[in-house]
Amino acid sequence: MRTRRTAGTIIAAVVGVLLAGSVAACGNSDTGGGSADDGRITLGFSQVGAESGWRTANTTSIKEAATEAGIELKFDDAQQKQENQIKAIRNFIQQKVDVIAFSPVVESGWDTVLKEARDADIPVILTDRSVDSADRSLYKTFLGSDFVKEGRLAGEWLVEQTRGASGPVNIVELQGTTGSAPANDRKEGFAKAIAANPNLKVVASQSGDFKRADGKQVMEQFLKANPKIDVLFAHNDDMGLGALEAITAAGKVPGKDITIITIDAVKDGMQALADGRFNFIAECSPLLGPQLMDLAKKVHAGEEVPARIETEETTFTQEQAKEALPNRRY
Ligand code: GYE
Repeated sequence: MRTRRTAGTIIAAVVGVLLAGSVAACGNSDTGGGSADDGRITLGFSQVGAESGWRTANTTSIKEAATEAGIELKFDDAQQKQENQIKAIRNFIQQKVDVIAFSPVVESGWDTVLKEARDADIPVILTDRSVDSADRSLYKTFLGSDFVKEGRLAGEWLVEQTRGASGPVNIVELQGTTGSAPANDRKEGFAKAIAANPNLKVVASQSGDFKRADGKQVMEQFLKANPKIDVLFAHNDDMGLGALEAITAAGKVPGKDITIITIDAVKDGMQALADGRFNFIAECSPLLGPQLMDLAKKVHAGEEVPARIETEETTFTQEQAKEALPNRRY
């Protein structure tokens, strides 16, 4: 058994080397300079960090999709710091990668480094989050969600739920990372939607940096400062999950005494929704890997790609979460 397996492994290895050789040969003649020596496309990807369940699922999706697509991935984790992302992008430029993709932690301050990539003739793809650069020639496309819409869907659900309310409905808001596109846009979409009901009022709004621990801590402050909180709107599941602990510790029942609305729909969030501790989630899909690899191949080949590619998403009530949970991949 052992001998046979060894022989099989050797044959597989030889075939593998031969195959790799032929792929490299045709890859080199097809793509010219800039590619990895074996002809594969090299993609430099600068990730925001590992702040949430969403981010972890996004990283897994990107790594798996790169392997599947035969793309050589240079992955950098910026630990939620813009300066680290800028450094990573400059490194990718120096290494002459074929394509650069990144998920910008905040919206502003990218023009200089994006110009450097353009000067080096390296196409850039924005994934998940966008930048506020006026010059659209600085990147090829933006693949990700419509965050304003997510905030609006969260707000519209609340307007529907509180239609009969005669008195004030006090809302506290846990914002995502200050200056990030999802925090800015979700806040805006939600605020616009709840304007339809003058009883709905945001009485406190602060950043919890998209993290569980921060969500808990800020919620504790909210509870201390505001005797009557009816609704929590958290810009992601993780902050909502952290807030659950603060709410329970304050002797209140999450999902009953305080209505909880979040965004993302990662497994832990969906579990809280199915259990009745959350009340509504607007989905934001992290599974961007396969589409990103497809785009990387296209921009590398010089093909035109749409300037904006929007992720498809839905919303979940408690009943819908119960149904969806068994098949949830992340
Ligand atoms: O909602 C949050 C994560 O940019 C869409 O970042 C992403 C957001 C997501 O940390 O959980």
